[in-house]
Parts: sequence; structure tokens; C-alpha cells
Amino acid sequence: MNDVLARCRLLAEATEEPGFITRTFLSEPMHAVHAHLRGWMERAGMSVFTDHAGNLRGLYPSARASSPRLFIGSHLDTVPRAGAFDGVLGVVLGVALIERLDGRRLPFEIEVIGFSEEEGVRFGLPFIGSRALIGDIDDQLLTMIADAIGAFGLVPSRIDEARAADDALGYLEFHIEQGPVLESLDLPLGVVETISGQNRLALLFEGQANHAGTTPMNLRQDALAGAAEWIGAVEREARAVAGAVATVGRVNVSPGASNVIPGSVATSLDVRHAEDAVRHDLVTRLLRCAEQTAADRCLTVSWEQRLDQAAVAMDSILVQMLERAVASSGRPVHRMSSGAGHDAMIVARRMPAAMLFLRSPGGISHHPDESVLAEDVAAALEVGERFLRELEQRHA
Ligand code: HGY
Ligand code: MN
Ligand code: MN
Repeated sequence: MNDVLARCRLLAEATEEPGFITRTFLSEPMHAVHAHLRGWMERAGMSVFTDHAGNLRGLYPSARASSPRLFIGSHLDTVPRAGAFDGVLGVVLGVALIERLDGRRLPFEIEVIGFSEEEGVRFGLPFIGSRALIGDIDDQLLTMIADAIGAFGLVPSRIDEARAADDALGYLEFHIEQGPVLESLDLPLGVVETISGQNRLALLFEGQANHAGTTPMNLRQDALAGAAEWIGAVEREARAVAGAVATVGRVNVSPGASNVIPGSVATSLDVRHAEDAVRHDLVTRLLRCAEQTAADRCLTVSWEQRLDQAAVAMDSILVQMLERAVASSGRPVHRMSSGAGHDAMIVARRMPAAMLFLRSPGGISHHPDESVLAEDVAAALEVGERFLRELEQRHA
């Protein structure tokens, strides 16, 4: 397991921002991540290729010809100034499980997949890699990302080749919890039951740029003052809904000079809840509030929905298999939901999907202090081996 931690830290050195871990969709440092993983995968007996969505794919053959395929994976991209484990841990753990087979073949294939993009940082659209795996890249998205694909040495028009066959056995994702629950319960692992739904929007508040020194306060159309009033309302409204979270993570002010009244402000909005109806109702209220704030201040506001992702239940059979694997390893079984989004919620549209969470010390993630414990990595590996053993018995 120290190998796993060391490998994740080695991959963390592949960054767009020296001193921090920032690696977005098909950026230059992703080549180094692919090179490292390709070496580990090939030494574990896997044949490796990169599909035209930029997913890195290692295939471990079956003992039988034309047998179904189990996918194990997660994403290789990061948020800006990220931690070293969100995403890559799930891919490195997948390779470690193959290494532990030590050349022994199972009655099914195993593909370890490193998705090219899950966070949605570069183009504001998440899950590009996993959407390609299930054949869900539309022309509009492909047009948006084609140049990035070409610059990485891939061929956009071949992106459909990334699609998984329809007879996939299922998908298993190991991931850090990214929250405080497991640590608060002093548990190493959690079995994910559902993944919360999420909306991601881009809003634009527009007023009138003007001179900061000569424009009286009562004659201003200050786009940033309006956006700020609305952001306060976002926090108030979300606090009032049990189980809801709403975040404005990005604000871009134009023209952005200290002596100019902001003429326009572009913001993000991220809203999540375990129940889709509650989430949609909160989004509607927050957009109405934006309209009212803009009207009160003689501003205009417009928005674009970037993601409306429903909550997703993990596959009950795979969940029970994971629970049996945890229990037979002598560890407490804890079912939980995920506030974070994951590739599993996309892949679940096409095949049975399941996730195993590892404790996040301090509940910290999407931050350089993100970490994972070696003993929890060892636990996850043992549970993964037991999971594969039951799957092997089921397909013997
Ligand atoms: O934002 C999320 O939920 C995940 O970390 N991509
Ligand atoms: Mn993340
Ligand atoms: Mn993640």
C-alpha cells in the first residue's frame, strides 16, 4: 500500500502549476500521468491504450476467450490546487489489485480505466471521460473539446470508439470520501449506496461600468454589488434546506480595475441534494432570487445550465457484494451516500456500478491537505481482492 501512496504522490508531480496539483482535461502534464500508469499497467500484464476521449485503459485478459469485462477506475484530472488522491487513487488501486493477481487469470476480463476528465474545470462540463465510455458525447460537446483532443495527439472523430461493449459486468470505483463522515465514525471504509444529484450553472450579471470616483452611489448599476447580494442569498437559502449544499465557487469581474464600477460579473453555481425534487426546487428559488436582485438594481442576469445530473443509486447486487467483502475482512460495514459527484454516477447509466470510500482524514478534499491512511488503503485492497474472489466464484 505504500506503493499506492507513493504512486499517487508521483502522479501528483504532473501539474500545470508548479508547487500545486492542478491537472485539467488533456493538459500537457497528463502525458506524464499516462506514461507512469502505462508502465505499471504493462508490468502487471495489461495491454494499454488511450482512447480518443483521452481515457487511459489497461486491459487484463480473462482465462476464457470472449468473456465479460469488469471495469475498475476513476479520474486522472484534478480541480485547481487539489490534493494528491481525488481520482488517481481509484486508478492506482485498480492497478494494485491486478498486480496482486500475479498473473492468475479470472473468468472475466478486467479493465482499469483512468478517465481523462471528471471535474469539469477546463470546459465547465464534467464527466467527459466517463460520458465517452457510455457513448454519451454529443456533437456540441465534441466541437467544444475537439481542439484539446487533437492537441493531445488524439482524433476527435474517433471518440465513439471509446464506448464500452454492452455486456460489461460492471464498474467498481475506489475513492476517498472527501468528507468527514467515516472519520467521525472512526471507520476506514464506506460502501456507497447513492450519489447526490447536482446542478452546475453559469450566471452573468450585467450592469454599467463607470468611473468609481465620479458616479454617485444612487446612480450606479454595480454588477458585483448585485452578485454579492445574491451570493449571500444563495448561502441563506441553502442553509434553510436540510441536506442541501449550494456553492458559488468562481466569480469573474469585468473590467476588474479598482477605480471602475464592475460592469459585468460571471459566476458559477453548484447545487446538490440527495433528492432531485428538493434540488430542483432550490435551484428555481435561487434563480428567481437572482432575477429579483437584478431587477432591484437595474441589472440584467442570464444563466446557462451546464449540468443537471440526477441522484444515482449504486447497483444493489454489487453493493451487497462489497458489504460482504468488507464484513469478511473483519471490518464494520457502513453504507453511506456521497455528496460528491463521481464517474460511477455516469457509468451507472450503462452498467451496474458500485463505489468503496476510503476515510478522508480531517474530512478535507479539493485541497492540498487532502490525504488517505496507509492502513485504509490496505483495507481497500483486501476488500477489493475479496470482491474479485466472490465475482470469480459467481462466474466460475
Ligand atoms: O465536484 C465533485 O463532486 C467531484 O469532486 N467531482
Ligand atoms: Mn473532485
Ligand atoms: Mn473525484
